[in-house]
Amino acid sequence: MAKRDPMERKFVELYPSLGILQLASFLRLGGVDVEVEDLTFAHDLRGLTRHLQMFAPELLGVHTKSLTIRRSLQIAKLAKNAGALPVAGGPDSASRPEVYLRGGFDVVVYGEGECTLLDLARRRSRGEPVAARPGTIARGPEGTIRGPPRPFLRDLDELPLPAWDLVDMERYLHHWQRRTGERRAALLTSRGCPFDCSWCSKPTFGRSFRQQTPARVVQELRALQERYHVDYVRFCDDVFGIQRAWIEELLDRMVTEKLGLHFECLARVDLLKPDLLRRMREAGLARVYVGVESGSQKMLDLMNRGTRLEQVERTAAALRAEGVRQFWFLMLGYPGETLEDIEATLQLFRRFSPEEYSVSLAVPLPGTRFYDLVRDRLRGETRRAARSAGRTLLFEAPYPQALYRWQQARFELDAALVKARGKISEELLGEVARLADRLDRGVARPILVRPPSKARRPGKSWAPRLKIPTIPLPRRPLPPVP
Ligand code: B12
Ligand code: SF4
Repeated sequence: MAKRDPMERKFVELYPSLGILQLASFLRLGGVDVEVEDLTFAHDLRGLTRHLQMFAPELLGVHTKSLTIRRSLQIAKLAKNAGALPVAGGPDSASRPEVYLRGGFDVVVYGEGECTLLDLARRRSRGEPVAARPGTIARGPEGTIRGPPRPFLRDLDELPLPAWDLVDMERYLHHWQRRTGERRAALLTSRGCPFDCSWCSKPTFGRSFRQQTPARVVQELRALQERYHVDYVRFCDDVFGIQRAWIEELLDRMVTEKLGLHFECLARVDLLKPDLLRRMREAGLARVYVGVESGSQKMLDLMNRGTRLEQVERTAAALRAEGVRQFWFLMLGYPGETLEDIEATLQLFRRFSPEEYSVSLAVPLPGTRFYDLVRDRLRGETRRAARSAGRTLLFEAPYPQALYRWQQARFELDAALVKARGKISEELLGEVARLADRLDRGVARPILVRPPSKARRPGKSWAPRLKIPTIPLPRRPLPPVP
């Protein structure tokens, strides 16, 4: 329902869910009759209701994310009414299964889903009980029944190709073609990530890491090219190229086998060394998503990010030199952040002017250390808040939301000024930038910097003693884009 949801319309890159396509192809291989109800382009759940009547499934599986919980719970009710066993899987239900069980699901699958879902489907069709099976949490007469964990698949190469034919691939491809001129598709080459950022939700694969062989990846790329004329791919791995030898082999194959594809991926600045970047560019790299997060080393350390500012700077400069577009993820509002840290982030942003970026307010996802840290300061998760996650504070942060919104606007203004370069005189651009900085220091901060409401109540002392910092702001025009 990407069209109706303003949050999704703005942020979501339209690709069919890779987890669902992978589960579907695995079930099919196991002899199960599967259909996928893809809600990406749907306006409501009427199509699903019709589909449930026609297909009359014995089991209905729902992929869950925090943002879409309300809809998932609605679907559970529809499944129940249609006589199907409602089963939830994916990051959100694995992080807080009790909420989904209370909300209408009979079973929540945790961990890798393929074997567990196949097991459930087979048992359901034989009329056997599904509770206490490995990898599941189910509702029982006296509370929840948790089955033992199911081991991960040993060899990801054995997974069948995703069941692309069960969704309207042409609609996705057409969307991309209209928007970018390219026929874009997404794929995964690995599962898991060994790093440990404190705000990252990893309920399914934890810190485990497995990957397909480069040969298997090339097979999937070829299939996308041959079947769907795909010419641009997004590697959706948590982090692409965690193992140097692996990525080098993949890049070599992409070049020697003349795939002629362009691609993008999400990378870590500590792994993306300039020499590797050059090889990636030669193999077709067009854009990199970089988790920069903050311009303050203190904040990177608090987030347990494991990266250094020098690495950010080195990578940003190398990307610029190679002509690869960079998309920066930046985060404001993480506990411990002060106005000086926000200012440092803005200064870093100014120095490198990434082509694309998102500056979101830190979102405490259930199951993360960040969530635990702010658990007793969470704001009621209203629908509005959930829908505008990234722009709405979901917890009592050090400063009021208006202050963060204003800071987000400063990033936006900066980006707009960089874009306006060449159209407006440098002098005027510099003047606007200086004016915004003066407005920030002289008006916005004195008005907006005050403890959040909860902290002002007696007995609550979450916010640090806030004072308006007096950091010198550079009074120079924006740097030129190299
Ligand atoms: C690729 C990706 C995207 C792509 C999606 C591409 C696509 N269409 O698939 C894009 C960029 C669009 C995206 C967007 C967003 N994403 Co995202 N994304 C990912 C990422 C990196 C990989 C997802 C993936 O394919 N994993 C591989 C598959 C195989 O794993 P899986 O989906 O977990 O599925 C397995 C099991 O969970 C289980 N399973 C899953 N579903 C089901 C259903 C049933 C019935 C069963 C039985 C089992 C089951 O079986 C599957 C196979 O083993 C994950 C991180 C991660 N490692 O999962 C984040 C992640 C899922 N994203 C996340 C977030 C927050 C978002 C955004 C909100 C970001 C934003 N602010 O815009 C949006 C939300 C979009 C939306 N409305 O759904 C969070 C979700 C946290 C949460 N609790 O909800 C994650 C976990 C990142 C993180 N660590 O914080 N994302
Ligand atoms: S944010 Fe990225 S690098 Fe950090 S733990 Fe999560 S997936 Fe790994």
